[in-house]
Amino acid sequence: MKEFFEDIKEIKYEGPKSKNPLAFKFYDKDRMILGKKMSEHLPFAMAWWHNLGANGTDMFGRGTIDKSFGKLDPMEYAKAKVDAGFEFMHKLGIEYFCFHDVDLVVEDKDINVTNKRLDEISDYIYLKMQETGIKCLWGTANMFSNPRYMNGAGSTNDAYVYAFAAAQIKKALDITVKLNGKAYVFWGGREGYETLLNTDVKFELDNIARLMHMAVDYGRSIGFKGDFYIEPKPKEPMKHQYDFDASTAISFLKEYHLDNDFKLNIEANHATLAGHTFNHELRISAINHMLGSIDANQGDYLLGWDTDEFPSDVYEATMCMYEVIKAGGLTGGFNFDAKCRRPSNTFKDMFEAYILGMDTFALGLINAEKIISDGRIDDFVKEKYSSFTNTELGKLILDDKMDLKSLSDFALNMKEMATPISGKQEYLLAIINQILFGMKNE
Ligand code: XLS
Ligand code: NI
Ligand code: NI
Repeated sequence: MKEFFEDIKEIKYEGPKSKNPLAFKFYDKDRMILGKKMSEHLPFAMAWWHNLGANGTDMFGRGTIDKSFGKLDPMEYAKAKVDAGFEFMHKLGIEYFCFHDVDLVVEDKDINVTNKRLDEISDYIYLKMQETGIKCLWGTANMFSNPRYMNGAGSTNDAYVYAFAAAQIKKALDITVKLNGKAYVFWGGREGYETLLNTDVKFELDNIARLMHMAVDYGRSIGFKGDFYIEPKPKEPMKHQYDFDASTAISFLKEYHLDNDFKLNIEANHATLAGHTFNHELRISAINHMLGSIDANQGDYLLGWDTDEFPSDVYEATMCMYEVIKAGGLTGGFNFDAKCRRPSNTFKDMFEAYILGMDTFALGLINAEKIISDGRIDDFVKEKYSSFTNTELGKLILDDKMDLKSLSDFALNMKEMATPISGKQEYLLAIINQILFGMKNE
């Protein structure tokens, strides 16, 4: 079969000293870390939309790279994308992919035509998966691009639009199940509002939950055993998006009794748009048993939108991997919801971008393991709460043996308390620097 990236061979691990741009410096898939292979800690996934679709078009200009793969006919184009995608994943050793329905085929005006195309292309993908062992991480329906969703999908004011959203979800679920996807994602692209003057928030939230319940019932009825995910994002495209951040999404899921079927897909760039750190969102998800999967990318702190850059910030990747390891790993994976910058307009740039992202997370993993085995951070946190765990009073509180009056009596008896213990932030940050930069990453 014709290769789309014929100048590029399989990408190998060559180690930190290699100067070969088309080699991994840190991602060494079989290297054992904390009893697991690197590839098991880091189930990487390719995002169909960015990698095979995004051509550099922005608000101010046309595309800078041709991703038509030489085809005009819709089905030939869809198949060429599949071939290119599988060649790309194989050459990088990426085991998973993620997709929206409309990433796989061009949408027709008639949804029945689109669905036929989806049946055909998913058969084709299924065969490719058998041949290569590459798997589906998650599928989703794009319910934000088509103008019919201008007032939302689950949150629309229009019952007919709501029916179309249901139709798209049903089909996307059918395909996700056919391709044995681990999960199904809801990212609420248009589920939000611009002004309360035209919006009934309670009505919209009830309807989003209703649609999600229908999706769960249908998914389970066709044998879908995986998780459903909400991918929180605070804004863009809508000014107010309902799934603002992890805490908001979790309370929505609990309020509507969806928490047994749903977890969260946390995207780094969405966390920072919400005014949080990436690791904050991971921690909040993990302590609520809702850390499902990660959209691995990064934003730009100078820009207020979802720039979807490939992750290069090792510090942030380290903090992410620290949270992931502490949470016992992901049931999902690391989907590079990221695209090359517009002037990086060659196929080689796409490979280099993935190498950057994979090496960044490999470094994050290596560093996180060092932080954990070093133990000073854990020891400090343990010590910080020791007045609860190591004193008579603390134990009484934790055992729920105290009430407000008995605690008050205790305090009045003490009269005055000793100086509180230091939070030692500077000491802890210095430890991280020492681990990141003072010890070899080999
Ligand atoms: C957009 C989202 C989107 C989801 C899938 O900001 O990140 O790409 O991951 O619909
Ligand atoms: Ni995303
Ligand atoms: Ni995003």
